[in-house]
Amino acid sequence: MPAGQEDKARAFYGEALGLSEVTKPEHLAKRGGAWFRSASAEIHLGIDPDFRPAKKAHPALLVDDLQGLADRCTAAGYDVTSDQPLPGYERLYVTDPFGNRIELLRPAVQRARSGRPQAGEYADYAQKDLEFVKGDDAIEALESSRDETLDLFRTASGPPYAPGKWTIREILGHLIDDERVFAYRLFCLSRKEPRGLPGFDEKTYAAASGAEQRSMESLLGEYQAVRASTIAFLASLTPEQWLRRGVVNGYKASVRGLAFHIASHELHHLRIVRERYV
Ligand code: NI
Repeated sequence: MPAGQEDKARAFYGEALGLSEVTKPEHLAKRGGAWFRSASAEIHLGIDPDFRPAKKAHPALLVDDLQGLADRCTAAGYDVTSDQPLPGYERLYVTDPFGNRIELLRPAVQRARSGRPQAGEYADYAQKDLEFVKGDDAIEALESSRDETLDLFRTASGPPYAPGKWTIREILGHLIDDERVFAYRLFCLSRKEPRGLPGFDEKTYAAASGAEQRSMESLLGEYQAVRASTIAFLASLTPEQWLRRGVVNGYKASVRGLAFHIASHELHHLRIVRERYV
């Protein structure tokens, strides 16, 4: 990098790419430049008085959320481009503030789509709510409802609309509880559990959860972790596993039916929050 532009380096490598800055050893710090690292990669930007950007030779960083990172870079004004596909990977290039080329890539996901569940693959009582879930893939539905939930709960406020109704935080806590239970159920079905699985009383669980005593930030963090876990598991399923069936809470269900149920239940609560709380 050229001299005296460490702030630009921090804006790109720190803020846009999300790397952490590493404090340089004292004897090297006076030379300027900046070092950054993630859990598994480290990039050292040294000062070159005769600087010319590296447009061809470049570091390649393996990332989890390629599109999210690309969106963030574009929003911050960095140039994001694509190139020839690389078998087995999705990849993009971004140009740092000094004109250096950086490659971002992630392994292409080979996963089976769930297809849309039919009646008989989920509880009868969920039928109406399920109509609000679009498409024919449970993972896409869960990614979409997750984004809506994060948008809404990051700014939602307002007291319960009637005595005895849940608060905003209790509703989010309830979504987390419900997903844990349903993800466990669909996991069991995918593993051919022969026994029926028990129901649970959501009101008792919510009252016992202590969600109201927690911060929204803590609840949102847990919510994201639970959803990421659910999606990671679903992404492992084969077409045949998606269709496996069993009995939960006294009704017959399939793996994909329960996955859709998580999304439909979530959208149901989002509608109530929009209508009655915010
Ligand atoms: Ni509910």
